[in-house]
Amino acid sequence: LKTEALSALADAGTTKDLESARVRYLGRSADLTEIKKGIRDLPPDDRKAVGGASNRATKEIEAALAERLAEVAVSEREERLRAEAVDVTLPGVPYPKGSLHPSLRIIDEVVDFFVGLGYRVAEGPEVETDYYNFTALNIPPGHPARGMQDTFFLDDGLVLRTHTSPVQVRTMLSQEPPVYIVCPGRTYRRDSDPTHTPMFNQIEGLAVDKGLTLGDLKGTLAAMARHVFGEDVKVRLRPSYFQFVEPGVELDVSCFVCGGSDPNCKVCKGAGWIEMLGAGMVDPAVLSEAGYDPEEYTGFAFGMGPDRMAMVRYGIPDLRLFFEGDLRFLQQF
Ligand code: FA5
Repeated sequence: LKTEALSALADAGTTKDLESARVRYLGRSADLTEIKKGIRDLPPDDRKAVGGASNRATKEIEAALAERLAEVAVSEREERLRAEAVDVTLPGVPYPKGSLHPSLRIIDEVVDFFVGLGYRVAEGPEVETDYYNFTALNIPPGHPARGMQDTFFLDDGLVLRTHTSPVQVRTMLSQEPPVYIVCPGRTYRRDSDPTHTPMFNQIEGLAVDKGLTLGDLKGTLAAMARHVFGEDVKVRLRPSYFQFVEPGVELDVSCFVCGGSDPNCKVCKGAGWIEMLGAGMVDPAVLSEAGYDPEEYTGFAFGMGPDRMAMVRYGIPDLRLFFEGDLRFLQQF
C-alpha cells in the first residue's frame, strides 16, 4: 500500500493530482485509515505491530506528499511566470496619432514670433457687429468698400466677421497705448474657388506707440518672414489700399522655394515674389474713433492669411482641401 502511494505521489504532476492522491491514500476512507480504524478489533498481540507499521507508513506518505507539494509548487510557479512573461523587446502596437493642421503650424510659428517680440495675443468674436467690422474701420454705411468683402450678413446688424481687423478696434477701446497685439482667428466671406474658402484664418497684428513708422512695419514683417520662411527670404512693399490704413501696402516675400529665379517653380511660377499680406499705417481716423490721439501716437497694422501661406509652403494647389476634413489629406502633415 505504501509503495503504491509513494509511486502515485511521484507520478502526480500538479497540485490537483497531489490532492487526489492525498484523499486516496490518507483521506477518511483511505485503505490505510480503514486499517487504523480496525486496529482495536485485532488481537492485542497484533495491535502493536499493525499500529507501528501503519503509523510509519502514514508518516512516510505524509513526508513524501509534503516534498512533492513543494516541488510541484515551484514548477507550477515557473510555468506560470513563463506563460505570463512580457517580452519588452517586442515592437509595440502602433497607436494612431494626430498631427497639427497645416494652417495651425503657420499660425503657431507666426504667433510664437510675435510673442517673442513682446506682443500679446488678443481675440475677438466671430459674430461681429457691423460697427466693429466696418464703421469703426473707416468704412461707413453705404461705402462701396463694404461690397468688396462678400459679407455673410446675420440678423440685427450682425455679420460673420470678414477679417480680424475688428479686434484692432476692440483692443484700442479696452486699453491705453502702447499696444502690441497679434490676433489669430477664423473669418468668413462668401467665396469659394481654389484660393478662396468661405471660412479661412487670418492673423491680425497691431502696434500703436509714440513714433512708429513704416520702417518699423517693414522691419518687423521682414523679421517675421525670415522666421517662418528662412533666413534668405527678402521682402518688398507694394502700395495698396485698405480703408483703415494710410498709406496701405501689400508685402511680398521672395520665393523661398526656388530663391526667386526658377521660371518652372510651382510656388511663385517664375514671378519671383509671393504676396503675403495687407498692411499699413493705422489711419488717424481709426485712432481717433478708438479714443487715441493721432497727434501723439502712430501705429501700424497688418493682416495675413495663414491658409494661403500653408498652401505655398506645402505646395497644395487647392485651399478647399484644407477644410474638408478628409483624413487622406490631413494625415500627410
Ligand atoms: C484684409 O482682410 C485686411 N483686413 C488686411 C489688413 C489688416 C490690411 C490690417 C491692413 C491692415 P484682404 O481682404 O486682402 O485684407 O485679406 C487678407 C488676407 O486674407 C489675404 O491676403 C488672403 O491671404 C486671406 N484671404 C482673404 N480672403 C480669403 C478667402 N476667401 N480664403 C482664404 N484666404 C483669404
